[in-house]
Amino acid sequence: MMTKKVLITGVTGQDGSYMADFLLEETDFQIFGMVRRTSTNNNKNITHLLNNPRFKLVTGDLTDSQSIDNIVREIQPDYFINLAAQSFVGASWQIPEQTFDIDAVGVIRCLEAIRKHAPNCRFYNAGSSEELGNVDYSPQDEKHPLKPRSPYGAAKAAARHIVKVYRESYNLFAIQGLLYNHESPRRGEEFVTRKITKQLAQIKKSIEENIDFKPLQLGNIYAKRDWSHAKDFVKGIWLMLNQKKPMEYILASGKTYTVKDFINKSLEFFDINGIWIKEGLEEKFIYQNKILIEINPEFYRPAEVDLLLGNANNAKKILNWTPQISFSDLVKEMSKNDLMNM
Ligand code: NAP
Ligand code: G4F
Repeated sequence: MMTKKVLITGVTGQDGSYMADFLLEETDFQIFGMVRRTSTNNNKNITHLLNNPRFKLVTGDLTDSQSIDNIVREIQPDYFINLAAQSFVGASWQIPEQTFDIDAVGVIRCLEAIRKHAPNCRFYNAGSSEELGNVDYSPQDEKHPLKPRSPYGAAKAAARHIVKVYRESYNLFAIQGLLYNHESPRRGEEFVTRKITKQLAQIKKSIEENIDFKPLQLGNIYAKRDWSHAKDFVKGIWLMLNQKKPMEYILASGKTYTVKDFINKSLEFFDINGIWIKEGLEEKFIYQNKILIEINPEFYRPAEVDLLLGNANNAKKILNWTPQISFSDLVKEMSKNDLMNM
C-alpha cells in the first residue's frame, strides 16, 4: 500500500509544528510542510524535524494561487491541513486586506487546487472562536451565530462559509473546526499569554540580578478567554479529519479566565508576591515599590471580544476527545520554559 501523504501549511507556526510532531509520532505517513519565502531563517519550531526523512519542506504562499495549485498537483496529498494564517487579531486592523487575502481568499486557493487535482483529499481549515465575537450566550456551541468583531474574525467567518459551499457543491471532505485559544511554549511572542510569560521571566531574572527593568505593558486585562494547550488541539483536529462524515466541532476547555488570572498564575510560578493597585488605565502591579505591570491604552483594540467560553461536548461525545493539560499546567510550562531560556 502507498504511504499516505499529508500537507501541512503554517508548519513554522505553533499548531503546524505540533501537528507535524504528532503525525510523525502517531502515523507512518509522509509529511510535507509548506513554508513561505522569508529573508531570514524562521525555522525554530521545526529545527528538530529538518533531518527526518519523513518530513519534507515545500515552498508556497497562500496569497499565490499558482504555488498552491502546483503543490497539490505534484504531491497529491491524502490530507491537506491548512494551519497557515495571518493569525494575530490585533494586527488585523492594521493589515485588513492582507488578513482577508490570506485567511479567506487563501482558503479558496486551497479548495480550488483540491477540487482540480485531488478531490479525494481531506481538507481541514483552521477556524476560530473569534468568528463568534460578540457572543449571545455562554458556553458557546456549534449552533452559535457568527458575529465577528475583527477583520481577522470576519475573514475566518467568510472562510467557514466557503468551506461549506465547496463541501456541498463538490462533495469534498472539507471542514473548518472552531477552536478556542490554545497556547504553548511555541506561541508567538505578541500573543498575550507568551508576552506575559516571556516578560515576567525577564523581570524575574532582573530582580534576582538587581538590575533595572521595563514594566510589562498590557491592554484589556479583563478580557476572558478559554485557554488550552496546542498539543491537545492538534489531536482533536486529526480526529475531526478522520471521521466518516465531514462534521465540524468546537475544541475548547470549557473554562474561562481573565488575562489578569493568567498573569496572577504566572506571577505565582515566579514567586513574585506583590499587590494590584488602582483601577482602569491607572491599574498597576507593584512589587518591592517598583511597577512590574501597567496598562498601556495602545494595546486596547478598536473592538474587543470580551468573553469566550466553549462547549466542546460534541467533540467529547462523538470524537472521544478531551483536553488533557489544565490551565494551571499550561501557565507553569510556558513560564518555566521562558525562564529556562532567558
Ligand atoms: P501561528 O503560530 O501564527 O502560525 C501561522 C503560520 O502561518 C506560520 O507558519 C506562518 O508562516 C504561516 N503563514 C502566514 N501567512 C502565510 C502565507 N501567506 N502563506 C503561507 N503561510 C503563511 O498560528 P497558530 O497559533 O499556529 O494558529 C494556526 C491556525 O489556527 C491559524 O490559522 C490561526 O488563525 C488558527 N487559530 C489559532 C488559534 C490559537 O489560539 N492558536 C485559535 C483558533 C484558530 P511564517 O512563520 O512565515 O510567518
Ligand atoms: O493573545 P491574544 O492576542 O489572542 P486573541 O485575540 O484571543 O486571538 C487568539 O485566539 C483566537 C481564538 O479565539 C485565534 F483565532 C487567534 O488566531 C489568536 O490565536 O489576546 C487575548 C486577549 C484579547 O482580549 C486582548 O485584547 O488579551 C487581550 N490583551 C490585553 N493586553 C492583549 C494585551 N493581547 C495582546 N496580544 N497583547 C496585549 O498586550
